[in-house]
Amino acid sequence: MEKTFLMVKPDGVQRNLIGEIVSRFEKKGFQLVGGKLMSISQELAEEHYGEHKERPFFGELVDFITSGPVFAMVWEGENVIATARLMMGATNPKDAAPGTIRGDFGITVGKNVIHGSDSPTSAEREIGLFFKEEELVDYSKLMNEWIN
Ligand code: RTP
Ligand code: MG
Repeated sequence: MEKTFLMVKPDGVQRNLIGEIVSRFEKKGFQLVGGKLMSISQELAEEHYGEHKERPFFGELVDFITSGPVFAMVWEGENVIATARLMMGATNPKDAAPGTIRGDFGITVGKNVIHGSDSPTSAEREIGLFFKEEELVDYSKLMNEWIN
């Protein structure tokens, strides 16, 4: 089953949005297979956002993501990577549709509440950066296919 890496950014944690955000993905029908409240080191931040190393906002991005605790999660479900991106909304909250997480809770691009993997390749890479295999659970033995 497809998995993605999602993270409530420091602004979302500070604004007490963890529950609201987890709730949206739960209600949609996806399954939480891993989650932890954690601080991101400078090294992890630079690795995670490595694709943006040459961009003018890279320094600010790393400073922001290391500025306070984040809530890192792995979610599982059919098409979860693309659907989670739709539920998050556009990168810049000013362009994000109402009803999306960034559209409902964000204002500026630098503080846009949530991160989500943008492809199967980045999902695999980011899950590996943030979680050990044994930190992810396996629901398959519950035989709960009837839920979704
Ligand atoms: P994310 O990686 O955080 O899920 O966001 P994203 O895919 O929607 O956007 P991406 O292009 O990967 O950019 C990563 C984060 O960099 C910040 N950003 N700032 N100042 C700017 O022009 C600018 N552009 C991007 C945003 O916080 C974005 O989430
Ligand atoms: Mg991105």
